[in-house]
Amino acid sequence: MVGRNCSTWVQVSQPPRAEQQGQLLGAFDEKAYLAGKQLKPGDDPYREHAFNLQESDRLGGERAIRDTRHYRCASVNYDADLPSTSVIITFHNEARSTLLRTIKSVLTRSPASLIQEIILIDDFSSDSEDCQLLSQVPKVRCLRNGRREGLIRSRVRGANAASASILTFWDSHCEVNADWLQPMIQRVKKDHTRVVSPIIDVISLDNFAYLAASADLRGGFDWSLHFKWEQIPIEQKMARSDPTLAIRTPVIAGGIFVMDKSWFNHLGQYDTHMDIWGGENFEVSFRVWMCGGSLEILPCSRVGHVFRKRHPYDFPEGNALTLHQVSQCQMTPSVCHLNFTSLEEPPPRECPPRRCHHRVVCPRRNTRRAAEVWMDEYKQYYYSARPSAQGKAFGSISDRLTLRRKLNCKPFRWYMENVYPELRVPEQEAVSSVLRQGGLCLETRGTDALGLAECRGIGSIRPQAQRWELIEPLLRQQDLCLAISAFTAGSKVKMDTCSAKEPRQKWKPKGTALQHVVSGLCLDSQTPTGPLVVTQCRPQMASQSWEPQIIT
Ligand code: LR7
Ligand code: MN
Repeated sequence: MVGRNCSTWVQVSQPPRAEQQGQLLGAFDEKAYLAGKQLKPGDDPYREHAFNLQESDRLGGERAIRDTRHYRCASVNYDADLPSTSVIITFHNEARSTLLRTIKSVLTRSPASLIQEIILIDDFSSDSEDCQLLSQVPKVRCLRNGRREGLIRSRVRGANAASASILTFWDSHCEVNADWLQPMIQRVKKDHTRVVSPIIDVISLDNFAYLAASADLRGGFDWSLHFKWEQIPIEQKMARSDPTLAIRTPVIAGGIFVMDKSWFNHLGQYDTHMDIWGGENFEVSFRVWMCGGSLEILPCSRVGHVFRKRHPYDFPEGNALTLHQVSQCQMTPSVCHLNFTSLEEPPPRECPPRRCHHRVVCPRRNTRRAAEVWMDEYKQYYYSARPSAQGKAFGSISDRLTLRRKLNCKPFRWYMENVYPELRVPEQEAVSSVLRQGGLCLETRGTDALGLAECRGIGSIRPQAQRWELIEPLLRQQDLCLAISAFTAGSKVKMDTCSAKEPRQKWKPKGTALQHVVSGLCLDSQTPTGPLVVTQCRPQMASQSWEPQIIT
């Protein structure tokens, strides 16, 4: 084996042979379709689609691409009786050559029995023939929106029209690689609550080269809710003995995934009040995890996508958006050259860090809806990272909140602890205050008791006893936190070892009162000598008034 020319190891996913073409495309005239719209000499090839149209057109309706999977994927077995899928592709003014390659690659590189249909949703493109003509291709259906809806409502329309029990969502400028579909359907067949994505390879927007993406990535985000590809945590990477196994991912990129249709419907499809583009991938990702499902990337399934640096289309409600500098190319996975020099050695996949500076559109409205419905108290970190989001109206979310209650979904805290513990909560600046009631201050005495005493400033003998850190929901002094001893009125309040999960320690401000979150009772100094208790909240009462005064 050793010493063989590496090129012999490179598998190529071939386009269909000429005799298969007829059955594949039926009455559809591929040449006429592509010739019907072409770049005029002298036109900027990037202008209309934000990729090099000339190169895409030159490739035509199909081409061979490199099989970028790990070699072990080729020997994985799948059930013979996998269910079929409806492929749903939404598009707005897609180039004919990229759209056609998307469709043809699905038809040629998937087992025919697994493709029930391809549903195209033409999201009010300027030329209705782009879609219409394609409906001559066997299995292809074309639905045209009567007005621009955006990709979210378009996908829901496609899903509602689908006849297969499994849905496959797509962008309109993709090419699938060898055997991409079987791993996806197999995973969903085994457990219908799984939502699965392929590794998304990179199709160069300049020369349309098909490039292998790193196989060690998963979907993540930062607090400004920007999607990014990130390395799998090192412990998980070490534990991966088999490179063909699924990778759990906190979020999906959004464009290419397979989901059981009844599970999609059960979980509330999409938030159809989201417009045009963006944010829906967070919404669906949080919802799937928090409401009982899971998200995976399947390394034996690879699909290429043309990653662009700008949106080639307009956003009709431009004021819903804000432009700012971020790393749009974070969205493009790192590409690493697979060097198949040996079958035993996995190919090197370390990628250099990239620096990216492009302008991107940030859909505040959609993202705000996702944050408001799903992120609970953690949405504050989104707003701190994106202060401009706070001002923008986001419409009513009551339907989505009802859905969340009805599905009995877990809190975002659960998601943070179990799905994405690597996402660090921003350091909160610990601000120390005294809690003043008239001329007296709340202080600790001995190990766990509390009382009121004359306020002492800095430099006093026991400044610590009156110094509180207010980090919602905790009121702390070093490792000790203010806690109730029971959930009933009149119960004593004492100090206890801090734990943000402990319901007895959760407080929130209510005017100048301090309310215990779970019991709804308020901190009360019934007698100045102590002990401190909780009683029914009466905001006007002096014994419940605690004015924080910051000390340095
Ligand atoms: O108004 C519109 N109507 C549409 O039908 C706007 C767009 N679209 C179509 C469009 O033609 C395309 O097919 O929607 C699809 C996605 O739009 P793109 O390709 O312009 O954007 P994108 O590649 O940045 O899309 C990524 O983010 C989106 C956020 O809403 C969606 O989740 C896309 O599905 C997602 N694409 C992918 O995840 C592919 C992998 C890339 C990554 C990361
Ligand atoms: Mn895309």
